[in-house]
Amino acid sequence: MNAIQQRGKFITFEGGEGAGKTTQIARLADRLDALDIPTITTREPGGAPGADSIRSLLVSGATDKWDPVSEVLLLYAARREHLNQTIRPALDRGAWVLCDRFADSTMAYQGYGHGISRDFIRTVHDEVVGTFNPDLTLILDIPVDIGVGRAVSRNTSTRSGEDRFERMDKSFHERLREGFLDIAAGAPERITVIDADSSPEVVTSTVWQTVSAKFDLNAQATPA
Ligand code: Z5A
Repeated sequence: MNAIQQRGKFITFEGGEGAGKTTQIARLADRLDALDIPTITTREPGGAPGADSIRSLLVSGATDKWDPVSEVLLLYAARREHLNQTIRPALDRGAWVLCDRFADSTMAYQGYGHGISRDFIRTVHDEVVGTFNPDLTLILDIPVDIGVGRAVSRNTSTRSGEDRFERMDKSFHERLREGFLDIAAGAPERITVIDADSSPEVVTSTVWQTVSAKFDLNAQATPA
C-alpha cells in the first residue's frame, strides 16, 4: 500500500435465511461504484479458491452431515483462506469489501444454533482471525417464516442443492435469530440491526443511511 493510499472499509452483512443480504450487497456496491469508491463483493463460506472448495462440502447434503465442531473448523479454514487471499489484499489496495456473512455467522449458526461452546468459537477465532474486525456489520433481521419462505422460493428457481441449512428445523432458525440480536447487543459500536421485513427499496434506503452516516459519505452522495 503506498503512503497516501487509504485502507478500504470492510462491511459485513449478516442475518438468517432469505434476509436479503445478497440483494442489498449488490445495491450498495452499485451505490459505492457511483461514488467512484472501488468495491468488491464476496461471501462466506467461500471467496477464495480453497474456501470455495470447503463451501461445497458445507452447504449441501444431510443436515447432520458434519459434527458441529468439525463444521466450525471447516468454516475457519475457509475464512483464513478468504482473509489472506481476498479480503486483506483488497483492503490494502484501498477497495471496500462487502461481504455476505463473516464470523458473526459462525457464532450465530454454530454457537447459538448448534450449541457449540461460544468460548471454543472465540478461541478458534482469536487464533485464526486475531483482532481483525469488520468496520461495520449490518444484521438484516427478519421473522423466520418470512425469511425461510423467501430462501426456499429463491432456491427452487436458482440454487437447488445448496439448502442444507435451510432444511434445519424452525427452532434452529429461531435460536439463530435470537443469537444475531444478542451478538448485536454486545457490539453496538460495530453492528447495526436493520428491519428487513420491508420492501427491498425501504431496506436499501436504511442500509444507505447507515453506511453513509458511518463513513461520512453524505456530502458525496446523490439520490438513487
Ligand atoms: N454458515 C454457517 O453456518 N456458519 C458460518 O460461519 C457461515 C455460513 C459463514 C451459506 O448459505 C450457509 O452457510 C448459510 C449459513 C451457513 N445458511 N444458509 N442457507 P448461503 O450463502 O447459500 O445462504 P444465505 O447466506 O443464507 O443467503 P440467502 O439464503 O441467499 O439469503 P440472502 O442473501 O440473505 O437473501 P437474497 O438472496 O437477497 O434474497 C432471497 C430471496 O428473497 C430472493 O428471491 C430475493 O429476490 C428475495 N428478497 C430479497 N429481499 C426482499 C425483500 N425485501 N422483500 C421481498 N423479497 C426479497
